[in-house]
Amino acid sequence: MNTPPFSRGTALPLRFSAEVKEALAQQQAVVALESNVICQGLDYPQNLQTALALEQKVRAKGAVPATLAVLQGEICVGLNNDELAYLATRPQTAKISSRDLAFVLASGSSGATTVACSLQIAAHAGIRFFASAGLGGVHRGAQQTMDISGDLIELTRSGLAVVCAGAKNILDLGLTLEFLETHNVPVVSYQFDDFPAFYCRSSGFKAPKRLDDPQQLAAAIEWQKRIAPNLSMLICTPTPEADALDAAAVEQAIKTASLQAEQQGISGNAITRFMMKAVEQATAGQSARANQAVLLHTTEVAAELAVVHARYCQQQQEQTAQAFG
Ligand code: PSU
Ligand code: MN
Repeated sequence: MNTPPFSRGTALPLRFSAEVKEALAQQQAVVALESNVICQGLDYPQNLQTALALEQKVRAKGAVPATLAVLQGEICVGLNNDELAYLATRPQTAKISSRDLAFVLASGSSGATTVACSLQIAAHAGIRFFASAGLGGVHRGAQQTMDISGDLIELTRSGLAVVCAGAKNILDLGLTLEFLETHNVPVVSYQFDDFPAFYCRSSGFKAPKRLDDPQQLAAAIEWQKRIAPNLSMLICTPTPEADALDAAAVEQAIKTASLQAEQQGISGNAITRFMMKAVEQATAGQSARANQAVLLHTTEVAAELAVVHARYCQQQQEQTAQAFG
């Protein structure tokens, strides 16, 4: 039986990669990434290529990537290429949300972390930014099923800057926005008016807030941290025009997939993967390529913003030191 070893600051078996550890110690920009989308969201070898390309994008912007996963009972904060390849070739790895983490650690097993689980790990690790393509949210038909992704709940208790292209459009995006409003999660679209819809540019809903200046966004992130340290800020950026899919065609594919899910009695934790795969089939693989493009874009924007934010924090510290030094 696995008993928890202890690391600094948190009583969790966190294993940092050397570059993440160094970057955090130097208060440099770090962007956390989930592993469930790599393990199960995309197929091999596209998933591995994507995972490597994501890390490369983050580095090119001057930040450090920290892909998160649990491997043999250890919470890994930053994976090497062999570990990414391990996950990319094992889609049978458990999909783990934050509610599963204790059991995975206790059994010394492995898991690919959802957004929810990744946010919790990133918070324990002291990382300030997280990027994902499209979050989980309130599912269509949730009025009956009550299926609301734990991703949304974790936004209320992680205290990160979360950069994404809104929530997946297999969801009810209107209800997702309502849920976020009820929980007072700050939602802002960066240099865009609308709440994006994953691989479509717009959900048809306006974002509650638009900000264009990255400096102001950095300041807002810092104020948010003081106002409510555990509340994450959702920063949305739409996928570039060239990568976006036609909304009507996607909607048709989602309708077909929903029907299949209903006929096959798929529900709960399995529904997201099922729906994503069914939409992929209905769009002849177009949606998987779009998923990859969205992921690359949101991650790049996250890295850019994380660098501006780190510089902003450094300037703030220097000013404070001058004022009181
Ligand atoms: N399948 C994908 N992409 C994803 C996911 C599954 O093609 O991104 C994952 C993400 O990890 C996200 C999770 O956090 O689905 C949400 O699942 P649920 O709706 O069960 O909370
Ligand atoms: Mn669910």
